[in-house]
Formats: sequence, C-alpha cells, structure tokens
Amino acid sequence: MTKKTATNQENSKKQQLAAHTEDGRGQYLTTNQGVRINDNQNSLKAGARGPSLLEDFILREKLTHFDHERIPERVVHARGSAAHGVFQVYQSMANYTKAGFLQDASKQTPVFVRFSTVVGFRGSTDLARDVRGFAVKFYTEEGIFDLVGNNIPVFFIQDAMKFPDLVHSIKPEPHNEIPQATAAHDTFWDFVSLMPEATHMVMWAMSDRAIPRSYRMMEGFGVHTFRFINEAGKSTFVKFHWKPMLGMHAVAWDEAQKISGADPDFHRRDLWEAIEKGMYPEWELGVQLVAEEDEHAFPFDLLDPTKIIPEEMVPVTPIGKLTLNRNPDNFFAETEQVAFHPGHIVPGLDFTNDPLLQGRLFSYTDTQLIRLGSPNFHEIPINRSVAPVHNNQRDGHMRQTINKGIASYEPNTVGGGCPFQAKIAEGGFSSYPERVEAHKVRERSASFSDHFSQATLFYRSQSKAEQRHIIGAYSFELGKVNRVEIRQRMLGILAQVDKDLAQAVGENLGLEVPETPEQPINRGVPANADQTTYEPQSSKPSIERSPALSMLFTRPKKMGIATRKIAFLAANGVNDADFTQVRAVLEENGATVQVISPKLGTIKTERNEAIKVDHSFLTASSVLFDAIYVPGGAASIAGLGVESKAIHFINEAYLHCKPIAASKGVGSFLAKTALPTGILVGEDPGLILDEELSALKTAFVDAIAHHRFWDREEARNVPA
Ligand code: HDE
Repeated sequence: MTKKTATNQENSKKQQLAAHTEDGRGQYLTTNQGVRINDNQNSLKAGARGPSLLEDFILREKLTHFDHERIPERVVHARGSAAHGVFQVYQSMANYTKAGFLQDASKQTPVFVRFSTVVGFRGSTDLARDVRGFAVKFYTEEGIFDLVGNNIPVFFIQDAMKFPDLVHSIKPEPHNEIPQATAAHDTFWDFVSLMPEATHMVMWAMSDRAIPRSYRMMEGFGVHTFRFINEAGKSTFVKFHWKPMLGMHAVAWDEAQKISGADPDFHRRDLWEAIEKGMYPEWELGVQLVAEEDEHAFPFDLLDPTKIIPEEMVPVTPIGKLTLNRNPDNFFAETEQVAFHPGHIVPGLDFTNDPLLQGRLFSYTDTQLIRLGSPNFHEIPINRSVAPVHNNQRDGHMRQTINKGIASYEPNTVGGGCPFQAKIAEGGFSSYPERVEAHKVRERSASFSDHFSQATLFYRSQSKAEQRHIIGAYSFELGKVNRVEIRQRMLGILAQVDKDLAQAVGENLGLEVPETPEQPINRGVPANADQTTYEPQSSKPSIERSPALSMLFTRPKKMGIATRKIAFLAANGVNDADFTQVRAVLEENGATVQVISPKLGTIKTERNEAIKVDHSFLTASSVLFDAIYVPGGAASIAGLGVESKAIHFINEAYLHCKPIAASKGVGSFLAKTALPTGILVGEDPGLILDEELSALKTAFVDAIAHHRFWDREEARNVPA
C-alpha cells in the first residue's frame, strides 16, 4: 500500500459527485422547500399543553421523510462497505480488447468498489463464515463497466434456475428466521447434499477464504468466463482475478466468532481506517486468456461456473492496478444506493453462454427496480455514467433529467434525427456474432457433470493447517445440522472428494463413513429426464496440485506489517525504552499501536512520562489485534499480573496463533499464562519472549509480517 497525494484522487467521477454533495456547515436549517426553520424543538399546538395542529407542515414533512427512510435491503449481499478509487492499466491490451480503459497506461479510470457478505441481513456481522462480494464499478469514458465478482472463483450452482432455491436454503429458516448470517443449519446442507454440483464451491466456503482478516487481504474473481473483443472483432475468452498486494490472510474460526461479538463492524472499520490513514488498499487485476479456438481444449467446460482454470494450466497475467483512496461521504447515498449489474459492459467486452451469467443479466436490473424503486436508478449520483447519456427513455418515478425538445423517438426529423446511432468505429456497441445453431431445450450439458475432481484438487492443494481448518469447518457446520440423515448424506459427498477428509469429519460427527460409499444421487434432475444422464461423473483432477489455491503458498507482493494492529499491554511503571523503541519500529513500518491497560486515562512510565491509554481490558479484546507485545517494568508487570483479563488476552492470542513478544523481565507475568516455557518457546518463531531489545524488534516485525503460526495448533492446549 502506498501513500498518495490528494491530487491523484481528483477525477471525473469526483467532480460529477461534487455537484450533488450537500454540506450544512455554516448554513441555516431549512425545510425541503428551502424555508428557514425557527423552532426545531416544538411542534405547533393549540396552547402549550394543547393538541398538535395538522397545519404544522414542518412537523409533517420531517416525520413523513423519516417514515420513508428505509428501502428494501439487497436480497443477497445486504451487508457491505465501499470505497472510491482508481484503476490504471499497466500497458495497452489492444491485442485482445478495444475497451478504452484498457488501452492507455497513463489513464486513470475512477471506480467505486463494494465488498459484502452474502447471507446476513444489513445489520449482521462482518465475520460470518461466508462468501464475500467484490463488486467494481468502472466509470469509463465509454460508459459503465461493472465487474460484479466474489472472493471465491466458482459458484454453488450451474444454472440461474436454481438461484432462488439456493438462497432460500441458506437464508434463515422461514418459520422462525433463525439462524442469522450462516449456512450452518439444516436447510442449506439439505440442499447442497442433494445437489452435487455445489461440492466444489462448498469446499472453498469451508476454507479460510470465507473468514478473511480484511477486505484488503482477499482475492476477487469475475467467476464466469467473459470475452475480450479487439478492434478487428476477434474474441478471446477471459477470466478476471483481483490479487491483493498485501497477500491473503484469514482469522481463526474461534476468533471470527468472538470478533462478531467484540466488533461486528471489524471489516468495515478496517477498510475505513486504512483509507483514512492514507494506507490505500491495492489489488492487481489479472487475466487468464484462452484463445477462441481452445474453447474445448480443457477437461472441463469454460461455460461451467463451478470450475476454475487452474493457474498452472493458464497463468494469470497482471494487467493493471486498482487503488482505493477515498471513503464515501454518505453511506446511504453511495454504498447503499450503488447498483451493480454484470450486464453493464462497454465495447471490447462481451458475455459467454454460461447459464448462470445469462440469468444474472436479467436479475440485476429487476432487483434495482424493487430496491431503488424506479427505472431512473441510473440517475442516482453514484450510479451516473461519466460518459454522456442521451436517449429517448423518458419519465418514471423521480426522473431527474430535464430532456429538451419534442423528439422522444427515433428515427425522427423534428429533432434533426438526434440522438443518433454510433457506428462501430465511433464506439457503438455491437455484440459478438457468435454462431449458435441448436434445438430449443431445457437441458444441462453433459460437459458440466464432473462435480468432484476440482473439489479434490482444491483440498489436496491446501497446506496441512488449511486442511485442518476445512475439517474443522465441516465438523462445525454439520454439527449444527439437526437431521442426522443430512449429515450422513454430506459424508457420502465428502467421500467422493477425499476419503481422509470424509473420515476426519465423520469421526468428529460420530458417524461412520462406509468402506465403499455409494455414489451420491443428484436430486437436481428434471421430472422427465433420464436420471443416468444427470449422475455426477467422477474424473481425475486435471492436475494433481495447484499451489495457487492455497492462501499460505501464495506470497504477498508487498510483504510487511503496514496497517497491522498491535496491542501493547502495559500499566503504571512501564519501562520507557521497551515501550518507546518497540512502538517506534512498529510505527515506522506502518503498523498501528494501541495501549491496553487496566484503566482508561493515562499511565506513567518508570521515568514518569505520561502515556495515553487507548482501551481498558473492558473494551479491548485480543481478537481485534494482529499481535501482542508486553513491555517490561516491574510495577507494570505486577499491575497486569493481577488482571485476569490480561492473562486471558495473552492466552487467547496464543490460541489464535498470533505473534507475541515480551521484553526480558516479564517472566513472572508470563508464568501465569498458558504460554510454553524454555525449549518449547524456541520451537515457535511467533513467540519472542527472551530476546534483547534490538533482536526483539527485528524478530517481532518479521513475525507480524508472517501473520499466523498455524503449526502451533497441533500441540496446543490453551485454557482460552
Ligand atoms: Fe449476484 N445478485 N446473483 N452473484 N451478486 C445480487 O443484485 C444473482 C452471483 C454478486 O455490492 C443482487 O443489486 C443471481 C454470482 C455481488 O451491490 C441480485 C445469480 C456472483 C452482489 C443478484 C447471482 C454474484 C450481488 C442482489 C445467479 C459472483 C452485490 C442485490 C444466476 C460472480 C453487489 C443486487 C453489490 C447481488 C442476483 C449469482 C455476485 C438479486 C440471479 C455467480 C458481488 O440481483
């Protein structure tokens, strides 16, 4: 992440938004009609103790507007956070696409990016185990392009027809609206255990990808195969990837559940604070390109959204960079009212026949009509194109544009034939003339029926720790399922993916995995169809292992500790050198230090310097920090030693495999915690407990950059 000057943030979209931005500072309070208000405290009454008068237009206007403040939340992806930024291509992509924003390395395209969870309601927690939305609106000079993706590169289902079923199964159960923001209940697992096509995506959702440390530390994917179209009209298949410069990091599942209580806004706050501090989050846009003639060169179908193209088969080429550099001014006006649509594309891009994508092309406009209430949602400032908009669409609720002239049809002569069509050479959009010759059928292509091999590839490509977490996640989620037959059916599916995985989950659930499990039955079959044509086909993964699928094998482009949050546990009498030197080195590296003490206010160092306390143990929790440091100072150590929450703080950070550093002389306090002593400490590079100050500083920074020490999980037995 880099610190940028404010001038980089000036762009056409910002200027456009400025015209719609209101600032009440230094202004009179008025009604919506602009009348200055003299009394905003009392309604109009017949006598001070008398009845209110209907005539009170100020009260009526205020209450009416308030009564209508809420709009329907998104049916999925309701909870989200967004930011403004820019996208810049590294070099011209003209060989593949004529899209204007991908031609010129000196051009910055304004963007607005919204991250979201999928299942929970608007007020739910950020740390749910869930897929994350990663939706990018490019305000290009040729119109709006929305890349409406997720942080997982595949989807649960292959055909849009199943989307309402999927969402109904994962949302809270309809009779009692329980549980909130989680798949861990009977209806979801009932559905996916009957739909083997979901197996691959469910595997990703059970992995650490579904509990990211930060929106800034997760990947994004366009999921479907799209098309690039160049000036000559040649088409190349393309899959889009966003790769975070900070690398990918997750929290522990136990930690995620506790963060949901301690700070349900954890990801929202993290994104907001990073941008406010000028530590701008960055991603590289990568593409996997497949020549048109290679459409059938793979053992899977490019149109099947439950499949990836392994990066080892087609590398991801970085083509540009996304930087988020400005927080929204108003959550509702921008983040809530932004309307994404995979059908918003510009010349140089086109769709494929992926049946999931095709259904999405209908759904997103339709959903904005109910959510934003009018076909004029494109006129809401955050949704406005910076390219000029001229057409003969007219009227409707809340129309903003004042269209001049009498010609609202085309062709016309009374308006001079305007607005007129653009030739392709003038930037007019034309669809790729793909040849289609077929019967009209409701069918699933046989090339979509391998449901397990990429799930196997994913599982086998994970590190030991990641596999352990996947086993834990299945065991947790299925443990929340009440009907044993659903758990058993899921074990049958897992057995198709990996026997050891099924065995480990089965053991945790107290269920047997049969020696030769039966092939799971696909229940997602049309009434008249031949069941055999819909049976899941097991085939060998096209490659044995794909290191790119593991979060731990994928190294960040920018290693470092910028924006990491470090808790210093200290009380009165803290050692000056320990405190100031370690703080200095962390802050020089861009990390944030917060002082946690038994009480709020200030503490005094050994040399009587005052230090501001950021949190008492009452409002702080180890789960909100990336690493912990305990400076020396006999009185400070004694003060912490009588604070059970300080001991719990350390134990919990240890449980979650975080770096912990303590200066020499802190032993009496550490002895009260569950940290290992002696030789065992040396075996864990995340514990820096007996080093001189200079060595401690270097080792601690390295350990924080490493993020987590998951190997600790194998031996650990921590009372936290
Ligand atoms: Fe969406 N999806 N989706 N989706 N989706 C919506 O549109 C839908 C799918 C995604 O931050 C809705 O404006 C259907 C895949 C994101 O505002 C709705 C199908 C992917 C967001 C909708 C899918 C996504 C949405 C709800 C299957 C990843 C949030 C509110 C045919 C590639 C965008 C809204 C934001 C939102 C429909 C499947 C990503 C109802 C019918 C696959 C990131 O229109």
